[in-house]
Amino acid sequence: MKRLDDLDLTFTTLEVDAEGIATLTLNRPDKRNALNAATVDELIDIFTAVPRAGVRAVVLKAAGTHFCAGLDLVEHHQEDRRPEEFMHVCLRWHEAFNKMEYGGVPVIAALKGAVVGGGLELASSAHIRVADATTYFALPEGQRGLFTGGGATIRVADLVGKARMIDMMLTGRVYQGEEAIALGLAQYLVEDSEAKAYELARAAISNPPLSNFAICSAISHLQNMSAMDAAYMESVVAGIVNTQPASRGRLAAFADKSAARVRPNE
Ligand code: 1HE
Repeated sequence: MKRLDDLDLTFTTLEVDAEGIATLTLNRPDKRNALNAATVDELIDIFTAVPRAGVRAVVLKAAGTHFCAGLDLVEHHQEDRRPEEFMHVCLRWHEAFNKMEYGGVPVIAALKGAVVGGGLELASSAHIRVADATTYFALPEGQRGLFTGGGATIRVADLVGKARMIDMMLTGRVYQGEEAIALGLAQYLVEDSEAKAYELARAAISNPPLSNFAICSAISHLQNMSAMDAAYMESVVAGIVNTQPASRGRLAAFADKSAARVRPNE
């Protein structure tokens, strides 16, 4: 496995600050951050290294005015791929996005402009999505004569439900603003999605890393299981997380009444 410093990145950049918050930037703005095969390879390398590099949270953002235009349609056209070749392209996307979703490190996506097609598949693999007023979501695969291949049938259907996803794909329906938030395409709608993403990342890293690991891997795994097996595995995860040394001081602070209480928003 490559260390973060040794990664060879062309279409993305990665910086880690002193607190362990990594900034991953999609950096192909002239192509609206369309995902060519090389970018997906970079995402695999990054999310292979991140969980074991001391990174506490990742802010995923994009250069330019659009988050991500999805599959690189020009590359796909020029490559003239055979079915099995495109199947392997999709398997690489799944590898990248599964490493994101199941890696145990919170990934917070700062969205803007187009979050479409494979761009929505990428965004839906993050644990938190933050939208701004320019952000819009769509699945234009149907219009391009394509089908989703980067996990939308699982993750986008999970967010908005099967019927809405089918409508988006059949009709090209675009969601934005409060409507997109109400559907769950993003959890926040703010003026500055990057600033909010960092605020959320700082909040997340104040939790013990083992708690965040469970939140950002176990919930996704448990959702894939039968209810009986998920309940059993939940007890195993809670057995480990809820007895961790890092929680002792927090529990003591609650018991001696020095810890903050949970209050409603003002
Ligand atoms: C691209 C791509 C792309 C832009 N692949 N090159 N995704 C889509 O169907 C969305 C396609 N893109 C768009 O609808 C628009 O480009 C945007 C709404 C994202 C941005 O519009 P705009 O007016 O700012 O930019 P533009 O003039 O359309 O494009 C600027 C450049 O980016 C141009 O390249 P240039 O060399 O001519 O300057 C475009 O070709 C390039 N570009 N989007 C390649 N997607 C695993 S399966 C997943 C299946 C899917 O993701 S299907 C959905 C694909």
